[in-house]
Amino acid sequence: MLDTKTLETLYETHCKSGFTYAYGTAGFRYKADVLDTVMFTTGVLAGLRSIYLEGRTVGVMITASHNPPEDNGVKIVDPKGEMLEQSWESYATDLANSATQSFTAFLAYLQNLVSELGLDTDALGSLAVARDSRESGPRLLHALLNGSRVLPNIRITDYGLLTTPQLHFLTSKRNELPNDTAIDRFFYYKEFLSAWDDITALCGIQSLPYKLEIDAANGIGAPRVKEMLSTHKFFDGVFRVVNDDWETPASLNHLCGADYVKTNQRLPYGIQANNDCQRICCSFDGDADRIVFYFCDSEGQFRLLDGDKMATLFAKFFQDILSSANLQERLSLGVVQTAYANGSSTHYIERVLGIPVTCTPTGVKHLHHEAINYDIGVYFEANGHGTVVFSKKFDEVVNSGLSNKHQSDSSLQSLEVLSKFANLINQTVGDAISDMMGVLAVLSILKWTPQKWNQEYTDLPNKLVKVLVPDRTVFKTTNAERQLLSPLGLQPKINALVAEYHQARSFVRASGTEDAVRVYAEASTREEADSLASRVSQVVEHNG
Ligand code: G16
Repeated sequence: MLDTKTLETLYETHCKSGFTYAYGTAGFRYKADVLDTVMFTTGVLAGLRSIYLEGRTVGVMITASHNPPEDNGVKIVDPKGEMLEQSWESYATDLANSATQSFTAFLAYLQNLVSELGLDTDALGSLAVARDSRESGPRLLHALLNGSRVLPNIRITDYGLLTTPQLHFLTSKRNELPNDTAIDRFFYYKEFLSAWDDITALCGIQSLPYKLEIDAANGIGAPRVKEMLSTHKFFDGVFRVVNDDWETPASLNHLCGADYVKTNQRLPYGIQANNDCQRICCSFDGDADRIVFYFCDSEGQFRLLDGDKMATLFAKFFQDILSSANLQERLSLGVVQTAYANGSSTHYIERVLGIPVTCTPTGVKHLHHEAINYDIGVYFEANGHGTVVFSKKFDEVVNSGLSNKHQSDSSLQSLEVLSKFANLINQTVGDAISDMMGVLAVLSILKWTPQKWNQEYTDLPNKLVKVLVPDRTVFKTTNAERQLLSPLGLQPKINALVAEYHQARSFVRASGTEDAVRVYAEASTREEADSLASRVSQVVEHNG
């Protein structure tokens, strides 16, 4: 039974009226000062979710990832480490919005939900919570924990400061492994480093053939990647972390990080241009769930290796290795992208590699959902958010191949590499650290320089612009966000502009994490892409 007196006291402490919340691309994400109410209600909802799932551990991450330091947010992670099931997103939104009305409205909605789902509020539940390095984190965590304490038997593990993908991974492992396994960030390090050791040993890689520079966006990824790599001999003296000032919250994502590098297509603060062909650089975002790579060519020119380049690298690698393991007929391989994928990357995957591509709306939850239809599903957003997922059939087929005594040595080696790769990749969600290791492993195995990787195909020049409008919710899209349904009449105007350029494409969609509308344009030349992006932006401003 809910103790309504305590509930009311806690409600009065944390909840305010006058705001409307929506569960966006990656949970609730707003300016930190309007988040207390939704933190409190998310604490309640996450507890209910765990009860609904018979006490399995549910994760809650407090982060606003790539957003500026004054923002924050929260998202719920389901027991396998995946994003919250979509039907529960509306419960989360409605519960929060009832709390912005009055205690009576909140209590009524909560009681209704509990009875609709047939939940026993006294049942056992378990939450794993963590936060990124933002200044508002401790205050919002307090509101969240008070929300979940409304349900008397929820066991809470507070992991403190973690990267978002670490929390996803630990949540999944807590539900998979026996209760007495110590599951914390050191467990995470051990798992991925031992997969790294297995792969490098199998492939005879004794040292990293690159000088690695990591821009950690002044976020929590900085101490976590240092903690992980500095304990391991292999990485001794071959990596450097810049923008590692995670203890100064105002510097988070400022002039650095994956979003800055991808959007501005330039080096972050702290990484100098040089033409050292052994150097490879990468940028994490604020909570290390995205990564982009880059290097400077022989003229010292910045070259970006974004999510599309990672998708193509992994797709090519797994295609080759499936074929040398003789599994190309038995295991399916596919790539999932969004509308932001560069047209050249899609062309390369479909036409050069001959691998199927699916396009989904923005948001890992959409991509992940499609990727699991393949035995090896590679999904990446162009902004660097993505991973590779392996099916149950993949495990069965690879394991049975490994136990087959009649394999040739080269097939056996490929099967072993495949099996170890599935452990090197954080399959729960995009993970800057695990993706970084995956990419470094592939490049080292293929003996590719960053230049060689970049030469596989040439990106069409493109531009991403943020346009501020009075109300972004009027922008509604269809066809995996590639066409606007509203404001009425805007899409034909975009189409007319696109027709004036060569190899051009442009689309407009409301961001689900920032109060802005995003405009993407690509065309055959830099001038054309810039001009198209700017003209579409003007049309959006006038019509939005
Ligand atoms: C989040 C999502 C990504 C999405 C990005 C931008 O990333 O997890 O899937 O691409 O927001 O989304 P939008 O264009 O809707 O603002 P992150 O790294 O901020 O968590």
